[in-house]
Amino acid sequence: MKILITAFEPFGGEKVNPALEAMKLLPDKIGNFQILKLELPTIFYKSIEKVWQYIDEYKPDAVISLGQAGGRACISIERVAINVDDASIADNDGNLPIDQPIFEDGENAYFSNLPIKNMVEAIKKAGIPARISNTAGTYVCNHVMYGVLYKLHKENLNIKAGFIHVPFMPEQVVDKPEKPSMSLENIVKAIEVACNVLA
Ligand code: PCA
Repeated sequence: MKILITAFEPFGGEKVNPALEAMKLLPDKIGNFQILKLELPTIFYKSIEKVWQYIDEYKPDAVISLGQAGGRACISIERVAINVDDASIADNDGNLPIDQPIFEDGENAYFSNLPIKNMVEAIKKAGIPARISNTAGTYVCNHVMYGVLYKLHKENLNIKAGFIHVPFMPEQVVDKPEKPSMSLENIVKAIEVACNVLA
């Protein structure tokens, strides 16, 4: 059994992306699962193409995508991805889509089919704040979550997929004292616990 973890490169002027740093620190095995890791560009469509290719080639049993949600205080297990790109800052290739559907022939929204409530409970039990989030935003994270779920629906793939947003790390908020952060150690632990729920 294989879980594909994806994480984005830094964006929006940040030097690091806590999701990417956490992915790098994950072990190669969690429970019975082999952990596959894929870094994605923070770029509309290029990110989806890259994860689609990887899914076709490696046929994972589950795909958990990770992203930074700067300003959120806890681990957010996303419930839903919506069919809209509406960027407030350009992606890493200068694209700034406004009110654009991601795929014209897609549903308005797709739900994560991960055990999201069990994941929240398990992470909280490990002593780390977590919650269900009912919006993954309208930027590249929602875009990738939507793109993966669209593929699963269109191709009838038996894969579990969803998205986890993580807070800033402390080093990112040194000059943003009003913003919450979480230690990288806790972010990594939370993702391991979430994977264990699947395993
Ligand atoms: N967070 C952004 C895109 C990449 C990332 O890590 C988002 O929430 O859309």
